[in-house]
Formats: sequence, structure tokens, C-alpha cells
Amino acid sequence: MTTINTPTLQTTDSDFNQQLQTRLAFDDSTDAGIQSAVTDIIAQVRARGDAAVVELTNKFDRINVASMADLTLTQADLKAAFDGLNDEQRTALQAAAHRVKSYHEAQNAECGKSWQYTEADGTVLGQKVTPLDRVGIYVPGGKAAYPSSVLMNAIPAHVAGVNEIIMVVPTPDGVRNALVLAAAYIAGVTTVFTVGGAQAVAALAYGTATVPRVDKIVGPGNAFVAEAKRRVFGQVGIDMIAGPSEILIIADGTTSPDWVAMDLFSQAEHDELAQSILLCPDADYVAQVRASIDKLLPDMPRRGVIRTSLENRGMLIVTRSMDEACEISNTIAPEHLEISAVNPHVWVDKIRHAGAIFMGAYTSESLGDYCAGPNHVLPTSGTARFSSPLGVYDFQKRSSIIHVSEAGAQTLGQIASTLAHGEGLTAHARSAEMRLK
Ligand code: HSO
Ligand code: ZN
Repeated sequence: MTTINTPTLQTTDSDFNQQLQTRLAFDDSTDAGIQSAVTDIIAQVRARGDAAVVELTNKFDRINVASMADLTLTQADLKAAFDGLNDEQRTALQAAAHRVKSYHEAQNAECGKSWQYTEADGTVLGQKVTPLDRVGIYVPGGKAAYPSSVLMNAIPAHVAGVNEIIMVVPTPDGVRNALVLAAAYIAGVTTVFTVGGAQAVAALAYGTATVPRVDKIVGPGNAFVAEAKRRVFGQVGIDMIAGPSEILIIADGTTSPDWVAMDLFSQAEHDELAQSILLCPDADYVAQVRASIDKLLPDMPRRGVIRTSLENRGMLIVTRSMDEACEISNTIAPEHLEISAVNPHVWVDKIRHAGAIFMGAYTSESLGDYCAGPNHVLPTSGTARFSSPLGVYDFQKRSSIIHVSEAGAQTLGQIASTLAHGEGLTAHARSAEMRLK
């Protein structure tokens, strides 16, 4: 049995806060080489369109195609991928898609509604919700090619009412991922281009003869993709720049330590930079989880990644109380928070910042990654302080509605006229005054 070198910290340690901050720190700055490569790629795609996309794709994905037609998949291609799945895969993918769809339909019933109210003088004010016309979904094609992420990005767009969903996915060495294409098929993706990297982001943002220009680009990607998304923001909308996965577990010491250890592994296995943290007031229980980690790790196929992640960024923290565990969790604002406790309702009331909250011993975070229903695209690196899971609202926008009655124009006209004169804007004032009786 190996022992893992993840620190156990005590909140009573005098240097606890400093240790915590050191391990939380995560540098997501992009190096200058990536920045200049992305500048060049975007410029090439803007200047030469399809020809540049084909050239860059041949170069980076080590393929040799003649034109964009060879990089364009049809609905028939997607259906063929879907039909090629075995029964178990097909059923699981469909069940997951169905649950994700139901969840986002419920969300849409709440936030997708236009609303208005009428004032006493007949003036009507409101807000009109409209789906985006066309969105682009970036799907990574390398080591982290996740069919589940295709569902999580495309289904909310579809439920939001988006007309055209354009997916881009690189196929290094020409290898297509059948599960990814099958997921695109059942999630309602309109067209797929087998293009990736900054060239795909640039094509979606600016459009080429073949790739239609989209209104927003969502989905995770490598450092080049992230930098390209940052650069085209403003030209198009983007979702967020996702950092490595994180899980924080607040445990009251009643869940099997093996379960908790495996839940910590589940996010650690994503990435050497992923972060898994346990907070618990019971020091003996924390020691049991550590023993479970040491016992279970050797059997994990991805033990190398898990070990690096846990040793470099993981923490087992003994707190003074469950209340203190909740407070620390709020300062971290984790992507995924598990409250593995007998009565999670007591503690969830104290939680203010978390991308998704998994309540009770049976709710493993992995169920949320695939099929519980809520979105698995979540704010990372503390951004849950100010942002939310990907949702139908990311694929819709709002317009204000103002319909002033004749009587309303009298009251509002007086106010506007006074304020407009105060700002020295005479045309504004006159425009309001002309409607006064
Ligand atoms: N946990 C990841 C999503 C994912 N997990 C995809 C498995 N597949 C996002 O934080
Ligand atoms: Zn995951």
C-alpha cells in the first residue's frame, strides 16, 4: 500500500489561512507564445476563411483534406454514429439526455418567460425573452472528449429555443469519437464541423464561406481555445473560461470513508491541476478517509493523475465545527460541493457560493456529471461568487418593453424634460415636451 502525500490541515493551526491560500492559488495566465499563436490564427481565418481553416486543420490535426466539405458532417453521419452504439450505450445516453432535457425545461419555465405589468394610466412595461439565433459549441477532441459535455452544452441551447446549433470538434489524425457524434445527434445539434483549436473559434466568431457566423460560443477547450474565446469576446458572446475541476466535500463523519475517498478521486482524475478538498470536524474520520485513499488508489487506472492532483492541490481539513466547514467552503466557492451529512438541509442554508450542491450521502458528484439533470458546466476557481451553472438563460437574451399611454406621456414627459435640461440635452427635452398637452 502506498501512502499519499496530501496534507491534513487543522483550522486551529496558526498558519492555516496562509496554507489554505497557497494551495488554492491557481495561475491561469496564458503564456506569450500561446497569445501570439492565437493572434496569428485568428488573423489568418479572418483574411482567408475556409482556405485557412483547412490548412490549419491539416497541420494541427495531422490530416490531409482538400476542402471544408471534407470537414463537414451531415445529420446522416451523426445518425450513423448513433446507430453504431451498442444497446447499453444508446440507452444510457438517451436516459441521460432525457433527464438533462427535463431539468432544463423546468428551468426554462422559470426564466424563459416574458413578463409585463400595466400601470394605472395604461402604460405597459415589461421584458421580452428571445433565444439566440445561432450558437457554436466547442467540443474538445483530445484526451478529454466528453459526450456528456455535448449533452450539457447542446440541450440547454435547444430547450432555450436556439434555431441553429453548430458544433466544432477536432479529429486529431482523422479519428472521430462515435459517442461524441451520437450525443450531438440526440442533443439536437444542427451541423458538425470536424475543426478544432483557435481556428474553429475564429471561424465561428467571424464566419467563413462554409462555417456560419454564430452569436455565442460555449464549451471547454485547451489553452489555445480559451485564449481564442477571450479574444473574440465582444464580436460574439462566450460562456466562461473554465478552469480545472474541483470538488469540496463537507462531511459530518457519517458517510462511508471509502465513498468520500472515491468522490475526491472522481474530480482528481480529470486533471493534475484538479482540486479535491475534504472539510470535516471529526479528526478520526479524516484519518479514516486518508486510509481509504491509500487503500483505493492503487486500483485506479488513472492513479498517476489522481495522485498528482491530490498531492499538489488536495487538502484534508479538520475544522472546529460543521459551521466553520460551511464558512470555509464559502470562502473557496467550489465548483462542486458535496454535503455528505445526515441532515444536509441544516447546512445548505449556510452555503452561499457553490456551482452545484450535492446533498446527502447518496448524491455522488459523478451522478451530476452524467445524468441527474442539472448542468455539469459550472463556475470554477472561485467564480461561483458571481456566476452560475450553464443554463437556458445563457442561450437567451432579454429586451425591455416600454409602451407609454397618452396619459403616461404627460407625467413621464415632465420628469424627462427637467432631467434632460439638466443634462443640457435639448432634443431629448423637446421630444418629451412635444407630447405634452
Ligand atoms: N466534472 C466535469 C464534467 C465531467 N465529468 C464530464 C465527467 N465527464 C466538470 O466539472
Ligand atoms: Zn467529472
